[in-house]
Amino acid sequence: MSLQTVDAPAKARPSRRSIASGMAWAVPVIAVGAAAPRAAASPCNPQAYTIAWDGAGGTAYTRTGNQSGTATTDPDGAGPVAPVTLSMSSAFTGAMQSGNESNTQNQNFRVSTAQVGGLNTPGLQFEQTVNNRLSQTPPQRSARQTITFTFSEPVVGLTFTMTDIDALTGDFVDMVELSGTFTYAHATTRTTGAGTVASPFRNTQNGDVANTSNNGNVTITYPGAITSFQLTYWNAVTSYSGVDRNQIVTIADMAFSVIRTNC
Ligand SMILES: [Ca+2]
Ligand SMILES: [Ca+2]
Ligand SMILES: [Ca+2]
Repeated sequence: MSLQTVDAPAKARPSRRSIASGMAWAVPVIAVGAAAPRAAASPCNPQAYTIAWDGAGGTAYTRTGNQSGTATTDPDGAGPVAPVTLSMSSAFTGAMQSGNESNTQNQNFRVSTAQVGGLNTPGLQFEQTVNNRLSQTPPQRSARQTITFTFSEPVVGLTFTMTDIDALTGDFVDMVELSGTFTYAHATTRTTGAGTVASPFRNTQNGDVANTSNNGNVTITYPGAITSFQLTYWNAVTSYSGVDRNQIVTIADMAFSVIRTNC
């Protein structure tokens, strides 16, 4: 809602004029008239952005560590539209760690080499593993990764698809929660949930969902202006089969707009 705060000064103009007019009925008319020159002075509002992990759309992504990354996107390059930066970092709670227990390359905050979700585009991966002993009880939600996404300025209409929300008995059951006010759409009936603590996004069937499939896809949209949101990711497995407990979910391209008063 901070966007509306940013836009508020423009509304002050008709308010002052309405006071001068002394006629309440004239306010709507003047408000329309005042809005027109502002729009003409800001032909580039709203400005549309895409964060594409393969570098399309003017995106440059840097993995800054096992728990962080930064993406900057500038849709017109040296043109007048200002870049937007997305900073991401994560914190771990309980018996959960970044990466995997397979002695392979840590994929947390790493862009996939393959397509994700059957979308023909790579995704940003979040890879983690429970790390308590296999003889112990699975920690479930008491072990989790919380990723904070922070934009350099308020964005509106942020939308992205999460992929590979799946489950494999004795190994992993992906559970995904998001903060804030958002809407969601499940790509298929394989996934369910509302993306909340009470009802995380999850898969209803047992079986590894391939990168070429949309059976683990959920599209999330934040309609209002936000600068930050959090994604919490945990493993709901109830027993261990003895294999590694690596788990991954990804996010595909992120699209959003920015409304500026100075462009
Ligand atoms: Ca630019
Ligand atoms: Ca999978
Ligand atoms: Ca997965």
